[in-house]
Amino acid sequence: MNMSLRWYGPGYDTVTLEQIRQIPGVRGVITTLYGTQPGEVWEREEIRSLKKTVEDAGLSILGIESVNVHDDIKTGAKDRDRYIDNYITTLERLGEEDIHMVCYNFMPVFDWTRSELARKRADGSTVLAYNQDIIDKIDPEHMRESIEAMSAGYVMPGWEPERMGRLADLFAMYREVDEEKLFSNLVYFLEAIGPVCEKYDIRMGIHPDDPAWPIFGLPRIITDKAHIEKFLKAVDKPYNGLTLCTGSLGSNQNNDIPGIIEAAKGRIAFAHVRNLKYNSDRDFEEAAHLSFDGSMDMYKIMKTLYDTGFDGCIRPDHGRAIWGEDAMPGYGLYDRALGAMYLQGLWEAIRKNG
Ligand code: DNO
Ligand code: MN
Repeated sequence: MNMSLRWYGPGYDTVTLEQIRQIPGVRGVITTLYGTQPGEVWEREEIRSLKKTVEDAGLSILGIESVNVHDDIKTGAKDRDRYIDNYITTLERLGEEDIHMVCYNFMPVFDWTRSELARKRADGSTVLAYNQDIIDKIDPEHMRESIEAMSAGYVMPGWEPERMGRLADLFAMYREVDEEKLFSNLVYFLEAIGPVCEKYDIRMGIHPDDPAWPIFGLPRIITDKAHIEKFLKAVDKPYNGLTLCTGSLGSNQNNDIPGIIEAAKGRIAFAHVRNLKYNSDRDFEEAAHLSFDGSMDMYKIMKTLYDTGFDGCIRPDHGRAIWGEDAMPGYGLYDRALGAMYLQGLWEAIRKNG
């Protein structure tokens, strides 16, 4: 198991590589070319320079999160093959730079969604939170303003201002796309990128939908065990894998995360391990990674990863904002570093107990 931290790259992240290098056990980062738009081909030189920056700091690139998928691919629009070719070129260039894991998602219009980015908890920390009643009152075409008003000036991942400026068009594109169509577009995409993934030994890890149910009338297809099994079977090849995000899947309290880990055994390309606190079935907030700060059994999750032979890379997912740190909501240094240490502590104890 490799412990890592997500890092948005020079000029975008408030956390430095030098700081990450000092978190015990963290030897690599999960990064991206944050300024690129979905559908763009990644420049070879930019990939190389990102890699050099990371390596000069004594770390390595353990994977990419994300290479975002263009909406024409998700909706199956007429230009999808052109965007798939671009995606293949990007994968080829990543493979040539010895990068072998790519996380992506297939959520329509919005990546992860929250109703709050700084809900105050009893200990004074602030966290990302979701309340269905608040979401139900938001006009989806104004979601961008809602997120921007809460993000303290940071561009949140998946909420690219350029794309989010075209929300009405995006909703129109998805009007005819139901769950079945979205799923078959995903399979089409995965089959097309298969050869390049196999040639360069790249594992693709799809990120689950967050929250794990349809919102704003848009379909969601990576939400629970049955959907994940269907997805892994539809393209039954090692390159087609899952990013096990405990927080996203765990947003649905009926999801049994250890059961999902067992069902996806051998196909988990990457893991995001974080904890949530449920307040009701329509309200949850993010918690510290420690089991008893939230509602999830983190020991059991790590133990099941261990027992099923998981050998990929883990990152703590969102952290709380603590100790006065000014950072992108969810992505400060302090709480994620605490999370990385705690998860490694669990892993060490599990490993030594055999
Ligand atoms: C939420 C986060 C997401 C994730 C993207 C991947 O749990 O991990 O922002 O990075 O959905 O494409
Ligand atoms: Mn995640």
